[in-house]
Amino acid sequence: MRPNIDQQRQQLMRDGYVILREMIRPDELETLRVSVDAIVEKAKVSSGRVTMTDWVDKQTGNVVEFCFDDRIFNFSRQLMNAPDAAPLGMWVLCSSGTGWHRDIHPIDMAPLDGLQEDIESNGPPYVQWNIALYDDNYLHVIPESHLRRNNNAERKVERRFGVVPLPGAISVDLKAGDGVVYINAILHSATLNGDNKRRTFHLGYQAFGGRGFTHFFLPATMGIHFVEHLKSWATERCHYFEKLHTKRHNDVAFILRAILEKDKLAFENGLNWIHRSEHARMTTLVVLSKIAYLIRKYKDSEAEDHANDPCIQSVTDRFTASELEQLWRRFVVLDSKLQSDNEQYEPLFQSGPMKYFFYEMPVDFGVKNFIASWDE
Ligand SMILES: O=C(O)CCC(=O)C(=O)O
Ligand SMILES: [Fe+2]
Repeated sequence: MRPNIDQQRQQLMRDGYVILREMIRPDELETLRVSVDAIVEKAKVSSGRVTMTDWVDKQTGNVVEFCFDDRIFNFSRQLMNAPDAAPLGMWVLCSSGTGWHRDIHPIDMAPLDGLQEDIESNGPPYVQWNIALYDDNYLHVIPESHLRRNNNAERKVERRFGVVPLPGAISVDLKAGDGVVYINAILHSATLNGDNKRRTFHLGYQAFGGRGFTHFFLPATMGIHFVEHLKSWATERCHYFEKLHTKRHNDVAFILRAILEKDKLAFENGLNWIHRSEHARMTTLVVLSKIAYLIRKYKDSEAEDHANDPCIQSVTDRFTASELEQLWRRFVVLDSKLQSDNEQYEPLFQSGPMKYFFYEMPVDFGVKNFIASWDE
């Protein structure tokens, strides 16, 4: 008997991943393979990954429709216990590997302890998928590592070492048509397995309107530039996704303005609105500090190093440069609590050595202290 959604949610929370057998029906598998091969061919790559929405056309629209299908969209939403959800991007993984890591970059995210507290209290705000069109045993995970720090064995390893043996690591053995959904704070890696043709959908869904808030903002959204190739139900879904992202931009801009104007009530209402649970709200406040930093940094910036410009711009545009300077001053005390005097470093994260803590949330500093710090 297949486990029900509650059991699957428990499994996700406990292990950090859930394998779903035969997600793709045998009759679908062949048409999806044809489309994905056409996309990979068009993109002229055979290893690494291809962004599907860059290459999709009328003939290959079924791959995007598949990723919007209820088996993935609705299931992700239910797993995250969220009223709404939207994908962040959709790729095809071709033959390529990567060493051990968590998809966490503490330079512009909250420290891991805070993220894990939030996941534990409020459920994951994001789930990531690998769905295999051909048998795929590239992915490895360390079960349960999504809710703990690195252990001693893991601390001795660097991502560049590749898929070295680590205690408890398992290979995620997917047959064609199987999928795995996981919390990407989990330690994971992918072996280079050049003999096996790899064509695996790789995508993530973000939760909207759930108990917590996103852990990473402002990521580029998928956009809607490809919807003309989709069936009408999928086009509608894509517009719905984009609206969720826009609404989130508006909410964030509202809260940042309340902070700028020292409007305590509007700020508290806004924060409670985007992060409804009273648990781990501080984690979201740290995420807001990272946004304030980012939009100040990229205001009027000529830098082309940031792939996410349109989304950053959409929030940045609502503030003048001097407002952004002032806004950042409201976060200076909190930001100092997120840093050490000494350089910090932990392997298997996606940030290099820096003064920001990788694990530790500020001690004895909560939302009330943040408000009080505006006048310091
Ligand atoms: O190739 C894989 O399955 C893993 C990819 C990965 O680690 C990532 O996208 O962060
Ligand atoms: Fe990863």
